[in-house]
Amino acid sequence: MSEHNRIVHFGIGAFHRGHQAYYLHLLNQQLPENERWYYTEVNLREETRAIPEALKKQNGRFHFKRIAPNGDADFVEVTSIDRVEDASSNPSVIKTIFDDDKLKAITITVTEGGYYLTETNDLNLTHPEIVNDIKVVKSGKGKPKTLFGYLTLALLVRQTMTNGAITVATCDNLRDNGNRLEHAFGQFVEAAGPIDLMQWVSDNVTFPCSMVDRITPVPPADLAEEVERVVGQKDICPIMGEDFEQWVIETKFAAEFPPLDKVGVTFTDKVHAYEEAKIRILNGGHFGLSYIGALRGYKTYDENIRDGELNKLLKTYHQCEVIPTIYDRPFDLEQYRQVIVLRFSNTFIADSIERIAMDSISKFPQFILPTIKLNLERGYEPKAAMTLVSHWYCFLALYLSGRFPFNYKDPYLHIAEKWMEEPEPVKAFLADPDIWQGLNQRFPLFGEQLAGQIKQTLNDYQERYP
Ligand code: CS2
Repeated sequence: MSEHNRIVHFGIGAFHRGHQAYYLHLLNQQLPENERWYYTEVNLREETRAIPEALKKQNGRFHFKRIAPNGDADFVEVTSIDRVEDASSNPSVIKTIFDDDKLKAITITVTEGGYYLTETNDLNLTHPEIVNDIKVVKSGKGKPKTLFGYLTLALLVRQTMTNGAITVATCDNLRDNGNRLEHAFGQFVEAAGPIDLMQWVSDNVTFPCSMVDRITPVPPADLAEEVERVVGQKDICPIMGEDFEQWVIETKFAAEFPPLDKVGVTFTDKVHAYEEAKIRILNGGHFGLSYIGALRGYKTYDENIRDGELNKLLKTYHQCEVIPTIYDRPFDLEQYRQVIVLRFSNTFIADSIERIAMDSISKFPQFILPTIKLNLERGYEPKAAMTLVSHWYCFLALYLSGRFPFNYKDPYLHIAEKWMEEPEPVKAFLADPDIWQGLNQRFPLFGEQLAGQIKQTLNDYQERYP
């Protein structure tokens, strides 16, 4: 058994380290040694092994450069991680990690695509990686590839314990994230059955929803050098991010949870309003401008904000289309928006458009589609959103035809490749149920207008990207 209370994290990336691990570090600074909490990091994917390997060499410690909009920065050595494991090479570590009475919670950041949801928010049971995991759970052999396989193995261990109750807290930018995970997880377990797990889960596991926020760019290559120069310590995996941070989490804990409210985390029953505002104003704004910015040749997101035309487009999108269709408003959304735009303009964090643009296929239905839908339902033509979407399509079309070189990453790229192979790609795009969830069938006029706008945008870029 561990000496301290413990949380496991699935999905070690820079964001998690700058967010949940940082918050836990702050909390530990206030607690006596015996009341502290520590993180066990569990890597799930082969392609993300580099960070855990580096982190392990430093016993989980790393430096975090926090940068204010005026460029002032501080360096924090984050010490809340003391164990790092790679389940992708050795899934049997799950047993030893989870068979621990001191372990009380799991936090998760596996990105939007890591939930394998269909347009009806069900688990995509035909996805090859999910099919693989079902087989692994059923046969007890092989390696899982997704969160679902690992979570099942973990909870099967917890089920055998007397005090196995555990909180499973997703921290991804998915609206209603806890409930969606719980629902999809139930479907996974059912498909991998017969295993007698769900009754135990419903009595002993909770899936709180949460909203998390900190812009965390990909760390630049010279950050390690800077850390050494400024702090005087070697660090092979430092991170950087803005000095803004927010974590709102639903008070729905199955077991003891670290008292993070002492360090600014909001515990509330009403997390959805925060989630909705953040996903649609911040993440939607990021999504929206990154493709136009990319096509204009910009490299970092703050360049978008300095481009008067794009700045105005974002303002119109936010003020005329997003904010009026957010109906539950526990705080001032215009003020919230202004703070976000200020954060967007931070030149010192130089958040790359490459980072923000990736994974667009799974982000669109989360970040943008609801705004379009709610506007059409109130009889308002969302012109700004149409401009954003037509540039997104144009970006993908030019990228896939090799006319626009870009370092684009998306595990769902095959979906866009399929549209482009059709005789009428724009039509195929607009009819795609995973993207539009039937919206263009409900509002055919909108679909037609958007098709026209896409053709216009493609024309506009014809000369620049021949
Ligand atoms: C970005 C987010 O990748 C994206 O879609 O919008 O990573 C964003 O920077 C964070 O959610 C900020 O909290």
